[in-house]
Amino acid sequence: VTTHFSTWPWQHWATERPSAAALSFGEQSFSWHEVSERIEEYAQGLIEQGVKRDQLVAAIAPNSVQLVWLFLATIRIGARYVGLNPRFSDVELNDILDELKPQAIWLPPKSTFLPSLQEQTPALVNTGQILRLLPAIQPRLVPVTWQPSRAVTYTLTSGSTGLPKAVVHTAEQHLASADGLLSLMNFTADDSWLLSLPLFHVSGMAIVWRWLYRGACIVIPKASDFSEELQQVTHASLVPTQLQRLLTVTLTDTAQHQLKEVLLGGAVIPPTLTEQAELAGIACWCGYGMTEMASTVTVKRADVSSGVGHVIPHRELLVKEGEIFVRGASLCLGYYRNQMIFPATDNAWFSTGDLGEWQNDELFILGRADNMFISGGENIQPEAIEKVLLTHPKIEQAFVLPREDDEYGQRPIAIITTALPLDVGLVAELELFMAEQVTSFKRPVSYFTFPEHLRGRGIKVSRLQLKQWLETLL
Ligand code: 4YB
Repeated sequence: VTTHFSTWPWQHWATERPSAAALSFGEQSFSWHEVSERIEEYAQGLIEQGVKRDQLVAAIAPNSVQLVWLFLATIRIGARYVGLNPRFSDVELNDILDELKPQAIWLPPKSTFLPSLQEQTPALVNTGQILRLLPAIQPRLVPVTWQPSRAVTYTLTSGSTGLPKAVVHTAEQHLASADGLLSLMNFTADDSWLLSLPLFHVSGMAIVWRWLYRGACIVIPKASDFSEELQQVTHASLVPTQLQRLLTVTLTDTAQHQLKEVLLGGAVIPPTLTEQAELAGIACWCGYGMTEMASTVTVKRADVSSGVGHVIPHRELLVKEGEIFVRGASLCLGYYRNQMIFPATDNAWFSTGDLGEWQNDELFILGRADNMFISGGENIQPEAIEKVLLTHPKIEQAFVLPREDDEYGQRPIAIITTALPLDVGLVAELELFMAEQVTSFKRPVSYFTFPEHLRGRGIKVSRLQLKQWLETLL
């Protein structure tokens, strides 16, 4: 993929459209000229504090306008950026930092986190510098030119066990991701995309690259309910639970928003949800993607089917023996581990661990291979049962997990979010409903109310944490 940039994207737009609106944050707004100046100031601040090209800057912060400056300034000086979820515990954060060994850590003013890097081996004594960046006053030359094939970001992605993996991408790979998706969605230079997902997750990272690619406007939300910002933006990326919440609390009539298109992804997208959103005047795009591919790989305009559409330009997808494999220009350089980058694949095709099938030229996700379990000799794919549960009008969210059973080995149990309390009457109703829909070994043997404290530490509910919670109950 060749991009139309011969310099840093923000400098490109600062030359092409200097006074066009580029970024807004509450009352503040910045033109491309101002964005470009801000990034230079932050870049000088980084250099004055000793950050050098090829070094790693770790930010442990929620989204903010400062975080966007820091991110772009980091890549501007030829360094690399990694975002960590600020809601991780200090122990988890220190474990990740211990592996990544960043040369600089950026914390927002309110953070109480104390990195324990000083306690490590002597060779690393000086790596624990905490930066609370202030823009430098004296302009100074920042000597790195635009090189789209340099590694710029490490994006953390958690597997089912162990430390999250740090997925390495170049600017070119992020821009290839943006280019393909925006050849389908209608995101023009006059549009604005809400930074509605965290920059430490690939879904938030991808918003920034689409903005840079298009030279449009990005809106940084002030609060997490987005109610004010939705009045100004034309685009947003949402996980299904965010859309669900918006439809119930904020988007009750079309007059309250300017949204033209939303991109959904990250988890199963129930067609009943997109139907509701379309009725509220929002065009929904259903996506399927993953960190290693710099976000979306397949997409479609929402319709009645629960499929995830077709392969986006610059990506290729193969279903082999039921498993989904992907490759293309947005595929990462590899994983960063032990100060090295290891390839994410051994034969160019990345094995997603997702199970899928084609139906009438459309991809359907059947679940993750590692979620499968066996009950009385029968394979059970929890996502298949979740899908049925989600068609029940009183169920908003559903997870199926195995529970140990003397006779069957394992049996499915359901953990659900319902609008009304989960009482005996509702359980009886659900049991009857499931009896009509699925064979007996796939019917949940018990129902639990979803524990709210396990919602939203990241953008997804962790099945591992749900399993641990369940163990404390049984
Ligand atoms: C799915 C799934 C689906 C992923 N059905 N399982 O910009 C975007 O594409 C975007 C917009 C809105 C919300 C999220 C996104 C994303 O990037 C999501 C990418 C993501 O979730 N990456 S991940 O590395 O954290 O997880 C990838 C895994 O998530 C996949 O391997 C699937 O298992 C699952 N997944 N989309 C069902 N539509």
